[in-house]
Amino acid sequence: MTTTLDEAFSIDHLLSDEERGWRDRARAFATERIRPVIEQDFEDKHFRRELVAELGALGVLGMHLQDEGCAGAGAVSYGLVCHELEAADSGWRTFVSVQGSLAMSAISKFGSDEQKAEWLPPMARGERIGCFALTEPEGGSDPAAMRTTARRDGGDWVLNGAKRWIGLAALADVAVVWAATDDGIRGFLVPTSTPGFAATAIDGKLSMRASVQCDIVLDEVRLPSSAVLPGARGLSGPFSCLNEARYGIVWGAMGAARDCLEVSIRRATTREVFGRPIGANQLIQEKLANMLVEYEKGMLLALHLGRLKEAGRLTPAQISVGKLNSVREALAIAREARTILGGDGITNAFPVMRHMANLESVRTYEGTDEIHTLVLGRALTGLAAFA
Ligand code: TGC
Repeated sequence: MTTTLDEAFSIDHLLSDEERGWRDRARAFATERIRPVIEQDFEDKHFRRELVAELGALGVLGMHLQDEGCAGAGAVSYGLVCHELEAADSGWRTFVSVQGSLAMSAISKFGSDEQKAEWLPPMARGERIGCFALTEPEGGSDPAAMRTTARRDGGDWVLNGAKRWIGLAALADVAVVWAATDDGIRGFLVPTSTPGFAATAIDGKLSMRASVQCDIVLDEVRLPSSAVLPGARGLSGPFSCLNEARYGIVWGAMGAARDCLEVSIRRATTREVFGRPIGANQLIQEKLANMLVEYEKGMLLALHLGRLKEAGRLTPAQISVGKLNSVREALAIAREARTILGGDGITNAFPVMRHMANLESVRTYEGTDEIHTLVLGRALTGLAAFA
């Protein structure tokens, strides 16, 4: 007897009807709109911009926010959507993370009523794209060392500096830019048409090829005083947005893992070697069983963290546990899937090398494995290894 992951091992019965509805709609979208084109888009380095408005119509952009135009969905519903999108491709989950968890979250948490009214409804509909500019070319792990500055000039702010690895910046309408001021780190809403703002897509990526990451240069970018996010002071502002995006990754990376496991099961039951399906071999069954065990553990952890988040009890250190585990195990599952697929596993007839390459980016952004390890080391010992 063969069985699907959904039938035998799903968390279905632990979800509400509403949560299953979000999951099913996201899965249908991924199946119908992303999967048929993703291998070619990855090959062509093509970000399919027309899907942005469709994701807006689906209601998933900023879906966890309570603001005007946003669905106000629960954390588990949002996680399930991330899971389904990343099962198709990490690039599309990344888009939803950057738009909803980073750019819209920053405006929602720290923006004025006017900023929220101007940006959040069109961003939720996918009519406007946002990006989140924190990381700089000299390194991403220590944002406290940022060199981008904002100085007062009369009633204006003037920004100078550079950012790197900023998702969607070249397509964005607004950038949430974090900069050092005399008063600590502040966030600014920078319309990307502002003179002195330039974003260039980073070329040569062997990962996240259906997505766009950019360099940004800020050269005497002059903004009115109303451009500053009034509610954010210090690094806890951007870090609280990173918490949201890292939470989505806990679910998302397991989506990529699920896709690799499902492909492996199909291959194991249909590919014949030595006159029988390779899945009849104990060595293949052991690989599949180990993949399943880590997938199940990852999903139950994601659900647990989601429930904690909904109860307002999720801590940054718990998010680090989830991000570190999900991405690490998803990568291991992708690598094992490749061995089950044999030589075909390195081709784009199967998604595993694409997932594996994407997950290398996911492993590094939103806090590297090493940073999350050290966050946990500090939580356990009270001693900061990165100080
Ligand atoms: P420290 O400087 O001591 O603390 C600064 C303030 O921040 C607070 N804080 C947090 N608040 C909320 N959530 C968190 N997770 C927080 N972590 C720190 C902290 O309490 C303090 O507050 P206050 O009020 O006392 O000033 O920093 P730290 O020692 O706590 O943290 C050090 C470290 C290494 C953990 C932190 O710098 C870190 O997390 N580094 C990694 C940065 C990172 O994830 N960068 C990724 C940027 S985004 C990205 O990769 C791409 S965006 C997606 C795209 O565009 O495609």
